[in-house]
Amino acid sequence: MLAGLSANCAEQKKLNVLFIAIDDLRPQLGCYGVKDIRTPNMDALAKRGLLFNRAYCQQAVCSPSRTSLLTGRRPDTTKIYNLEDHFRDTIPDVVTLPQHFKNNGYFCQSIGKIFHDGLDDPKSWSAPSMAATSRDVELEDGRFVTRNVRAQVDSPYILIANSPVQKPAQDERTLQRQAAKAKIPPWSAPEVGDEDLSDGQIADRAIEVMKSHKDGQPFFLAVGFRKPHLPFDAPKKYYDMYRLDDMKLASNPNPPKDVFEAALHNWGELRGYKGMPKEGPLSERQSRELIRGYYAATSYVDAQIGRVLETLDRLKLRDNTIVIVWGDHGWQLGEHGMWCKHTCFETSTHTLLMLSVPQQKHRGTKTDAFVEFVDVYPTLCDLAGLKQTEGLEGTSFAPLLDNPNKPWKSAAFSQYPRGWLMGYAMRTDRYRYVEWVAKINPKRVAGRELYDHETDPDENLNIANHPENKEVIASLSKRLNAGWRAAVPKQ
Ligand SMILES: [Ca+2]
Repeated sequence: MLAGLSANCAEQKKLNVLFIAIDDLRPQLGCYGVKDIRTPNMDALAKRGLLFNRAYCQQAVCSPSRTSLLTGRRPDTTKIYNLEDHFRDTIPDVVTLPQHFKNNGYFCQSIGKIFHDGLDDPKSWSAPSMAATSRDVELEDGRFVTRNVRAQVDSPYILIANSPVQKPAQDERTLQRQAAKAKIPPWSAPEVGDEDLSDGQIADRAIEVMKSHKDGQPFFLAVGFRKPHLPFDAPKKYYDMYRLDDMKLASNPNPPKDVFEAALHNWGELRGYKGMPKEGPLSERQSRELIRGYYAATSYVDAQIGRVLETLDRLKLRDNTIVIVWGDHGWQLGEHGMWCKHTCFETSTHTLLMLSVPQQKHRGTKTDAFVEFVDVYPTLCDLAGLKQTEGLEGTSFAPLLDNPNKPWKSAAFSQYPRGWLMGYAMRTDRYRYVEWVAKINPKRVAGRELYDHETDPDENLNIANHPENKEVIASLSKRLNAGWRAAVPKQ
């Protein structure tokens, strides 16, 4: 049964979908109550739509998270746990979210980063994907040069689909990536215009595609902004919005007490950049610089989203377009003594999600219902009036648009591999519970974590081994092992 709103939408002319992904952006926005960041355009979108306070990704790193969302399946089904494997090798016949829209008469195109770099899926799209380069700027002779403009003669875009370029071997690619990273700092504030860096160009292309597809065939336009992924390159004017001394450092810069060690990592992704320490913590100044960079890159992306949404209005498409915005996973900004993503903590798994639908009953509302990224696929099917495909492992949250307080999922599930272990995490109303199990024998539990969000919302104390929690652990372990199917809302 569709909720009233989604049924209404389905009866009308097919709605367009503007599907905006933001790389590595955690829910660090004004609309989420963060006062010291400037994100006026996403805040305005939240005022027109529904904001999800408790949205979770299924694995906190780019390709596994994106693949899960775009196929509507969890990592244990996609078997995509890393940045190298392609889901067409593991689940070759899956119908992806955009592919399903394409099969139903939509014009579907990817601009920027939707599938992970180098792992695009031509079957999903009606036209070749357009992906701007991931690193924009580097310092040469004391001045900034925009790398992508310089590197590409005719166009700042690389056509990935049908690309004749042979992929280098994995090891070679890794070495190339590491060598390139070591030469550039993790942040930069070049005096350039918005359009000189990738995300400005991605917005430009999105605007062009909307203009050329405003009539006729409905569109599913996937626009993937690259910031605030490292390196935090953003035009200087966005850095000028923030004073270094005002940047607040994480209040919990140490690992949780009694943490299971596999829960932590050494944030190698950041350490590879020029000037970053190979071991040990960042200096206070470096921490402030990183946080300012994250904020500046976020404000830069927000401004590009503003340009895209303004065009949607100017073309009078807003009343016929579903807009969904998601960040692919969270990020540690120094919490637990860590940077980057790659964990089972709240800081990595908790994500940003907002949805604005024409004729939405409640505007500017927030919901505390648990939703998971795997739910996005069935939700967009419902809202566009398409049948869901077989094998989806999420639940349409379209009914929350009509009733944001509706009793909903009892838990959200995430996972993260670490060496020979897989961490399985479950977030319930009160707890975060994690079991670290052997990959080759999931019944062998090597370690557990339990955080009580009632008393410890920042997850600073692992109470899994406290004897008084034995019964809670037994109950949560049972729920975790019963899995997502046992946590879906009762219809
Ligand atoms: Ca990412």
